Amino acid sequence: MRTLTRSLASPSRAGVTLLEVVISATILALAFSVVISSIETETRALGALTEFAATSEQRSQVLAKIERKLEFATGKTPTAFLTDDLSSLSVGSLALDTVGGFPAPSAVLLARGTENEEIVAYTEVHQDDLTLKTLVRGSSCSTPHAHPSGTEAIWVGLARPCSNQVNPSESEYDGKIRALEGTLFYQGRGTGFVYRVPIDPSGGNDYFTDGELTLGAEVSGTQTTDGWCCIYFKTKDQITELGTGLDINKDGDLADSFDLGQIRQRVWHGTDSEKTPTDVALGASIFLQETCETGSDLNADGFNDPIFVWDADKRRLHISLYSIAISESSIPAVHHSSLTLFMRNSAAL
Ligand SMILES: [Ca+2]
Ligand SMILES: [Ca+2]
Ligand SMILES: [Ca+2]
Repeated sequence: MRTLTRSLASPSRAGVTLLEVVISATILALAFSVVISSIETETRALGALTEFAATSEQRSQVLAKIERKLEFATGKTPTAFLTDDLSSLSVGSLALDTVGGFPAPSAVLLARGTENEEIVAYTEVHQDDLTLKTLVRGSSCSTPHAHPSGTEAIWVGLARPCSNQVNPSESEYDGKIRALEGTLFYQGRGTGFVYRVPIDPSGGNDYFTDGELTLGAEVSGTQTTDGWCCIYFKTKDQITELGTGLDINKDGDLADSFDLGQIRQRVWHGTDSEKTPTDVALGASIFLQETCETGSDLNADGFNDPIFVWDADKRRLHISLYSIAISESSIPAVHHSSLTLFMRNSAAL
């Protein structure tokens, strides 16, 4: 991939056209984008196939939309470190060494894997003083704690492989998924994925600067290197096993609650708050995550079920969608689709 990119971007080929990028990407798609897709349907009732088929179609459509949006994308790993102490009561602002790739409103996971672990929600990101502002402490069922300067802050949507993949201790990981080469231990919640796409800031079709792809996003009709994109799960409602009469996660009880939400795409300007972000739904609110237990096992197979796990080293994005449908005879059923996308990330992340 890099060979192709480099040859397209060589000085003698300055002014690479969109067509060339597309051709390059098509070749890449043939070479790398073998999409491994498994569709596993767990139908509890055979009575209302139309409804179930519609849900299945929705799930496939959402996966197809994600795949299209990420066709030329480069995945990012939004993590940072606190540059100031944060008291357990502070709700004004949180200072970081970088805020690049942190969407707003959203949340960060602080001190992951420690007894001080906390999710802090925020409504604003300020690039000028590198802060997240208007905080909600102890968000998503976590507990407020004090955090010293130097504490790691992970964007709450991110799930990344932990560095130790051989029998990691419990504090080293938040969950494990079944990946192509076997079990993959990850850290984070896995409700989103941040990325950037090739752009030409001059509005033309030269997507390279000094032999490297120029990355960003189109925000308010302008292609900018300050542009960012993410695909994320947004909770719209809650359902309970008691209410549906279904042991949704097959763990033998009817005691669990689930967030019901949709997959959305957000595109925003990292430095200019005047530039209006776009935030669009990629489908209906049919997807499930356990309330307060994001990424929990949803089919009792012993593996976690986060929506996104981003393996930057292997350039693989693991996507897993659980949806629920209520049939005409009011019998609910849970369905699952998963997909692993190979991204064309360059070595420089
Ligand atoms: Ca249950
Ligand atoms: Ca349970
Ligand atoms: Ca599972």
